[in-house]
Amino acid sequence: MNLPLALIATRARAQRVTVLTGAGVSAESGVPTFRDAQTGLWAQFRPEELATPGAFRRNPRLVWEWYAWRRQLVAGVQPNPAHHALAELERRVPQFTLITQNVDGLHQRAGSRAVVELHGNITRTKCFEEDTLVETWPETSEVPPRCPRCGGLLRPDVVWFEESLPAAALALAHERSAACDVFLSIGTSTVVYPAAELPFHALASGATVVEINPQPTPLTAKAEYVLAGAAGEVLPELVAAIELFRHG
Ligand code: BV8
Repeated sequence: MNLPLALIATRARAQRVTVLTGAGVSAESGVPTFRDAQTGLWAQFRPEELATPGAFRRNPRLVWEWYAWRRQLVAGVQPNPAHHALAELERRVPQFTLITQNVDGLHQRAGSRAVVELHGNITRTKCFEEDTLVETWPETSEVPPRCPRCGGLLRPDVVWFEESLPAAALALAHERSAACDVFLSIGTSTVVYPAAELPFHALASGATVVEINPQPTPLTAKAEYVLAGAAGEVLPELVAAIELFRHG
């Protein structure tokens, strides 16, 4: 076991571990990330073209179909060892908080129970006018479909750019980032705010901040430990190391 892993493992004997995940955690499940050039979801589009309310107003069919494609892609993949390692960590750490920017629901499918979804969930649908969830709607040839209550267009229950994050989720994320012993920032380019603030809040509060990412990010220079590898490989090793140190 390498030294950083051992040191992190001893620190994680602590009671309070907070984790922030991004698209990189789902990459090994086959879900394209946003910014990896060769496979990034944005490769074909720019965020402004798709993930904003304005884009939806301008071209609701394009935006709905992009999300329908992503929903189908996510339904066809499985959680990877990174998701399973985090579900295992939740079972072993007294106060464990998993905050995710991902909208694919793979953490929950891997068994994580208390997941703080900052950007919503692609498997849920809501009315664009009422901003309320819609479970079923009459199937018609119209794309996007319409709200059975008010006839407004339906949209995915995700947070687009220029939309505010769910207040309760963001408040809990800030609270658990500022009150933890170890903060793991995993698989995120750390460029989208306000989520990208969280590791820096943890740093300012004196937590041991660990970044797990094969590429550098704006956090890399400030993190106490950087495990420059794939989450699906590093996390199972980290969980095993923590187990070793927790029971001596
Ligand atoms: C807000 C859900 C207040 C939808 C997403 C100008 C106008 C308006 C707003 C702004 C502005 N300038 C800045 C802003 C704020 C803006 C922002 O931060 N923009 C950025 C681009 C500068 N933020 C917002 O708009 C937020 N709301 O501020 O509200 C407001 C209100 C009104 C008006 C103004 C402001 C809302 C942000 C949420 C947007 N929704 N997703 C959907 O999924 O379609 S963002 C989306 O990208 C993700 O959810 C994620 O959060 C984000 C970043 O992606 P990552 O997860 O980090 O993934 P990425 O591909 O970038 O990186 C992957 C990483 O994994 C890489 O580092 C890679 O190296 C690594 N990796 C790859 N493989 C592996 C790996 N790591 C480990 N293991 C591997 N195997």
